[in-house]
Amino acid sequence: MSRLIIVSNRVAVPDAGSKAVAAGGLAVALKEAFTAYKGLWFGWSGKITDNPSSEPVIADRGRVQYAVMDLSPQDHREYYSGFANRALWPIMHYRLGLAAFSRADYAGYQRVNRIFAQALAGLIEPGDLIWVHDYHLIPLASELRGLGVSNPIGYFHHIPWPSGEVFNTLPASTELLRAVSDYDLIGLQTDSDVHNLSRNLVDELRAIPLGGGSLMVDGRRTRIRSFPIGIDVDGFRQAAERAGMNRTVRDTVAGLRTRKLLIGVDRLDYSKGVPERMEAVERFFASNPDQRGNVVFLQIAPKSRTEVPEYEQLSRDVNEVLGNINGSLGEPSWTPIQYVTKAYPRAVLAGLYRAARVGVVTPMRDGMNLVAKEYVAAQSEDDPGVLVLSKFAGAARQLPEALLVNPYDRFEVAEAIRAALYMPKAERVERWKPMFERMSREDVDWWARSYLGELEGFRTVEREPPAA
Ligand code: GDG
Repeated sequence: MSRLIIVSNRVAVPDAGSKAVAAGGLAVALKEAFTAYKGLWFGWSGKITDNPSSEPVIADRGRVQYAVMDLSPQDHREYYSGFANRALWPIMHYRLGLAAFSRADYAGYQRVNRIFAQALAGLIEPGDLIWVHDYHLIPLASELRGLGVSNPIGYFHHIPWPSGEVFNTLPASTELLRAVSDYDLIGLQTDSDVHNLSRNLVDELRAIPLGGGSLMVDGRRTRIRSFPIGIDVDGFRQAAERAGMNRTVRDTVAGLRTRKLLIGVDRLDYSKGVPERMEAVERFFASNPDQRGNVVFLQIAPKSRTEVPEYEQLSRDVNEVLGNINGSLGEPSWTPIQYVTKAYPRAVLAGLYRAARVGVVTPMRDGMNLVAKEYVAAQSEDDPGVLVLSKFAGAARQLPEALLVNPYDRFEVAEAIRAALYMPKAERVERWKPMFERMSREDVDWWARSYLGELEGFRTVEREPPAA
């Protein structure tokens, strides 16, 4: 059986004795892949230590072996908080005004990718497939190739790839374009991401399109294709069906009495449009005064990246918007917006999605957005709720039956909330069914299988030995 090496920024090693793959986004996504392959999962341990070892710590857990490295405080600051999260993240999400570029951060980003490549190269065997995840690790393939690794190396980019007009504002843009084209297969979430990157490679690096998504860049071949990530639809639906028993879900539903629930669930990130969504909800109550007291908006938003200043600022902005809305509209007997920053177990989320008449998923920009899919998966087929979805989320391409909105237009979002609340059952079912069916076909196993099936095709490609 051949081996699949997954590389991702953060790796959660399951407890010893546990044969299960660790819980969490990518781990759930790759569960099936690890039944077809033996696995090695490589990346950052999540720990910051003063003098990290250059050798990874290895742990065997059933079919999957984990190899993790600690980061030094400087590496963490420059590679992770700095270049990845203060330069790449905002630019990839079209937020030029929030980007902070520093040469020291970029040097740290390159250094950590080199350290990772050196540690990983020693673990790679002939016949291994290597699948690298996300924007923290764009230069990894170039580093591995430089060390003589000739295995197929694929990359999946979980976030949007913006147009060249936006991407090229990044001072390191040309180097990063060269680095990404060192992968055999570049997976993106949508066709417009594919268009943006391919077009930019042609314009900036004179890449030659070869058809079928393949391009010749500086004498090397790469292929760029969209593989929209799915979710475990069955697992989520079952969790939602069972969640009625859960205490938090029961108490929430009982507390609503006859009120209708709108729900938002996001990591607290400026790409997710949380304050803008709250303003749209305020607009909804302003134009529908008869609905005050009858509808509650629950926003769950666990904090993330709190060491990055823009996220601290976002948290303050949300508190201010929320305080103003609840203060001006609320009554002793009714709080229009309930806001919690605690993270809830997936089973609780599933139950709350099912209890909500409207899922309000309005990111300003999002690679895919799994919450939109989870909300749809959690609905009951007889009486489903309505998804209000940003047209700037990758998920909008697969969920066109949702009420698609421009998240920058709070009037439009408010009107969609109203339409969702008043939508007759027959229309709710008619919209929900094709979304559920499509998501069931294009679920997370389909995503991993399609990507890996294509990466397998690069096993026989002849590669130049690295320049001496
Ligand atoms: C990146 C891209 C792309 C949220 N709160 C809780 C909780 N969550 C879970 C959700 C969902 C996940 O976190 C968030 O997924 P998203 O897709 O919305 O967003 P990112 O974290 O930004 O992920 C994104 C994704 O990669 C996959 O490719 O879709 O576009 O930005 O699963 O349910 N989970 C639990 N408690 C919470 O309180 N357990």
